[in-house]
Amino acid sequence: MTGATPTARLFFALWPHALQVSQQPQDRTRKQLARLAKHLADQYAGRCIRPEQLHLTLVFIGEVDGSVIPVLREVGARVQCASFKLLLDKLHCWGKGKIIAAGVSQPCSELSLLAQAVRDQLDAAGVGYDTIRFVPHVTLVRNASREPRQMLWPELIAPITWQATHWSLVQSSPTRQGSSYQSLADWALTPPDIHEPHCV
Ligand code: 2AM
Repeated sequence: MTGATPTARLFFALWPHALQVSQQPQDRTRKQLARLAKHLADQYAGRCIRPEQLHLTLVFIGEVDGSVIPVLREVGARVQCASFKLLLDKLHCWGKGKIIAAGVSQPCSELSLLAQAVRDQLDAAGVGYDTIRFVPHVTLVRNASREPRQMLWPELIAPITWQATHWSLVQSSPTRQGSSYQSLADWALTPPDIHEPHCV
């Protein structure tokens, strides 16, 4: 045995259901996304993401030494952003049609500010992350074996409303059934009435 420190695969995300508190609107969002995922998985013969796993990644950190986790908790605590309403009204199709995700047709400035605020605090803390362009999405289906034909692809969908009130630091662990996700820390987004105009 070596004395190597265990590593963890980590990311920051919005989760559309209660992590530590009961929140009915988010539960409705999760059910709507889960229904859409099931429908698309049936239609395109893919693997449906389980309802409790549906999420929107804000920043992907990747595999890091476990000692980074306390630093990431501090990073999260320093981010102060307002809660917001997100409208998921579009479908993305990536990886030669194998991945289907719900996304946004109109940019959501509060969501972009939140993702950028997390990146800024990570930069300040000297923690690396995936700097790929932020494209807000919730992956619904993986390994679709029937490729959606572009001409028939229903890009716009009936909007699913997501009232984002919390965000989380999440650990991803591999299991036989795919990835399992565990929240390591949750932070509240500030209700609009007591919020200063912009994220700091
Ligand atoms: P995805 O839904 O588009 O696959 C955990 O892996 C989460 O981090 C997933 O939601 C995944 O997004 C996201 N993610 C972002 N960048 C990633 C990367 N470079 N590798 C793996 N997952 C990434």
